[in-house]
Amino acid sequence: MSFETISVIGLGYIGLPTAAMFASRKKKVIGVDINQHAVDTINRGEIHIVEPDLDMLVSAAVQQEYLKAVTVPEPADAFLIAVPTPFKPCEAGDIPEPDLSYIESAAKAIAPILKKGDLVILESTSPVGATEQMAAWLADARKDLSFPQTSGELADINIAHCPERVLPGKVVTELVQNDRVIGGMSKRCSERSVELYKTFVMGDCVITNARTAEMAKLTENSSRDVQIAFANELSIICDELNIDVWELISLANRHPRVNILEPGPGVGGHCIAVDPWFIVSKTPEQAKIIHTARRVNDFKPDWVIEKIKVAVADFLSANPKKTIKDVTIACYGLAFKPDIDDLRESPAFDITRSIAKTHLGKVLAIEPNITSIDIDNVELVSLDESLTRTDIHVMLVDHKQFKKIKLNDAFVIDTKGIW
Ligand code: SAJ
Repeated sequence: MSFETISVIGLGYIGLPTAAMFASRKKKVIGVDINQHAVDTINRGEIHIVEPDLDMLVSAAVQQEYLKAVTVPEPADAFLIAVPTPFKPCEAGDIPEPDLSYIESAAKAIAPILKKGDLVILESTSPVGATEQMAAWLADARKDLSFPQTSGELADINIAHCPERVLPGKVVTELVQNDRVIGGMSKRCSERSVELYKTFVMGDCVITNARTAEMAKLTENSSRDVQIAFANELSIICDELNIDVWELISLANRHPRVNILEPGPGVGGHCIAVDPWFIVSKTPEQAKIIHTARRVNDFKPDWVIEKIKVAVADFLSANPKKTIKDVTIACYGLAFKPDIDDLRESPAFDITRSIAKTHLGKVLAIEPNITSIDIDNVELVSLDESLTRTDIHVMLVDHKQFKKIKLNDAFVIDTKGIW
């Protein structure tokens, strides 16, 4: 049975491009989101997030009536769940626990409209066991249908975990080109999922089970987190030893089997700074390096804040007639990485907010990808304006606009090594 109608639950950074991609292959797609503003925006053929080329894709899909957005799920042949999996609130220093409530709500919202033969795919990055949990919620709500946890290959409903692995900023290309890990709860679940993704995926669709697929996704992001932690630790060591970490890394990377990543102000985004905790919270005794890497990367913004405070003190020593109220600090970049508008879990944003809370002088922010900010005591200004008004320049995100300028000012804190 082919998939005539596909529903994507959660129209965010992953769900919306995925929905648009199916629609671009002339599938009827029903996007579902609880955010009325997002739904209205999409139905006008516009987008509520910044992602290269997505606007054209969505606009064409809506115009040709292959994509519509709604707030309440409607029947479909396949449901892809792409909702957030944040943490539960916890005390500082505790190991954060994943919050599966969005998955639970999505499962409960689609349960009443499921019919025999439907496929349900969990795309959200999830702790090991989440797909089985989702299957249990669905089975609980629909006692008239059979599910793979009890009926295996013969189940009425097929269920799989197929984690998204696309890079923000390159989503449209990577959705098509990347290989997919397909973790079905049975062989049939996997085969049906491959059939669905082959609608637009050019990469390989590699079959495994749901738990391994969950762990594969967490492993990819934890691997990157550990490697960035190594770079961040090197940057702190080099600062202590008065060595240029960027030169050091470029030298070490000339070795054929060494490939050190880049240090920065910390690790942000909703993925790499989050997903390793899903492993640590499940296996705290075993996950030692993964845990330490998280702590190293989470400490880096505090280290940068201390550097800024030292720079302010140095500036005042060099300018004895000035008081702290005369010192203007500019923070270049607020997003969690270059050339995007996403401020979620952004170390640059946190550093700027923290400086603004304590600094008695002016704090400027330069973020070319957004038009307004809501941080007390922070003025969003243009690059040109900040260059003329600033005493202490703090480079936090290597946006393309910032790479074009050269700052030879004595009071520069460059966490990205571009000035
Ligand atoms: N960063 C560094 N140094 C580096 C590379 C990155 O400090 O050398 C920082 C970035 O500035 C940013 C954070 O790490 O704050 C994460 O950025 P990223 O570009 O490494 O990754 P994300 O979070 O945008 O996307 C990741 C990707 N995962 C991997 O590359 C293994 C993407 O493929 C996933 O789909 C995505 O997480 C996700 O949704 O899980």
